[in-house]
Amino acid sequence: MARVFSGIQPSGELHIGNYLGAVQNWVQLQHQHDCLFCIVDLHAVTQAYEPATLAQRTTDMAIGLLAAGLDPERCIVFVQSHVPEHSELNWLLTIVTPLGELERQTQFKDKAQRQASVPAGLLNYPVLQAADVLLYKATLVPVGEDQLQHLELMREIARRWNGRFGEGFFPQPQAHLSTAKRVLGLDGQVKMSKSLGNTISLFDTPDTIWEKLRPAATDPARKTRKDPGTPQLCNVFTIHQGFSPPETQAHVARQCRTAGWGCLDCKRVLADNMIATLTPIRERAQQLQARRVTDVLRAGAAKARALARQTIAEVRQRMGFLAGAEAS
Ligand code: AQP
Repeated sequence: MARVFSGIQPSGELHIGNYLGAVQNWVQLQHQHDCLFCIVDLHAVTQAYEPATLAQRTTDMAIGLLAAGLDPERCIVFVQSHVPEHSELNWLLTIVTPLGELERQTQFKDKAQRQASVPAGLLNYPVLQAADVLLYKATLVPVGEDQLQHLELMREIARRWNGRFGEGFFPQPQAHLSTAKRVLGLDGQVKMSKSLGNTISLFDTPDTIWEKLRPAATDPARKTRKDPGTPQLCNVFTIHQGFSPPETQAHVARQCRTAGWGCLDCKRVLADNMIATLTPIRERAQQLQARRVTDVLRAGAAKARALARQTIAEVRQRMGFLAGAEAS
């Protein structure tokens, strides 16, 4: 059994990019491995955010994850800021992290561009991510393709720390990619993102799903109904791969390549399959009570913290800190 760690920011509503790129995988992995899934609120505050809504968004994200199928009997679900050891290890890892590598990260460059004043926390984002994973000595990290560069840096940080303080202490975590590893936004331009408003939420009603899907961008080379399309270049086909059974995908691909179907025909089939998957998730979310969610997160933090403390105690010792008066 591998130890699995992955996180998601409470920076908006859970969307189908998060679901297909990460969360659907988490639900599978909890049956096979020792899994921790974390709502990374400390990461979420590196972008512009509203303090008045952060707590509610964190609860809503927990509701979304449980409704999507995470089972607290099978995995640990918790909030990052409830386990202070994440912040401590983050700091301790900064001293082996090359500044140039942080500045080279594509996500940093993208997100920095969207901010008038760039906070140092945004630059440090991948170090905190490394701390999240290494704190639990996780070896498998299910993520979307956008996170692969961060994973590579995480391995570099682990190697450098090990080289200086203890060979073999931290493992080299590997990415675990899903089939729909990069879902574009409905405009077909950039990655689907909570903060860009180009999403279909996991909680959208059937009517809203169709309203959003109907005008969504498809293969840009398919200019008219009579032109054959290329499914591999179509974001709607990527989404089919997440929601439609293999025989439907093959049929859709054939109809697209031969111009047998127009894009709207293809989208209607997709909408039906999305609605079939998402309706039970939306209904479960409506039934989940806030009290139950609080209890799950409290129990999850206690379990995570017990593991985190062991790692931090050893890290402190290997790094040479004076022992004996740590805060409890
Ligand atoms: N469009 C996507 N396609 C595939 N996978 C995706 N993920 C996110 N967007 C897509 C995967 O979802 C997990 C959680 O992501 P996150 O919340 O930690 O941060 P993010 O990647 O920055 O997600 P967003 O939606 O784009 O949030 P904002 O707008 O707040 O930055 C990750 O595993 C990610 O790979």
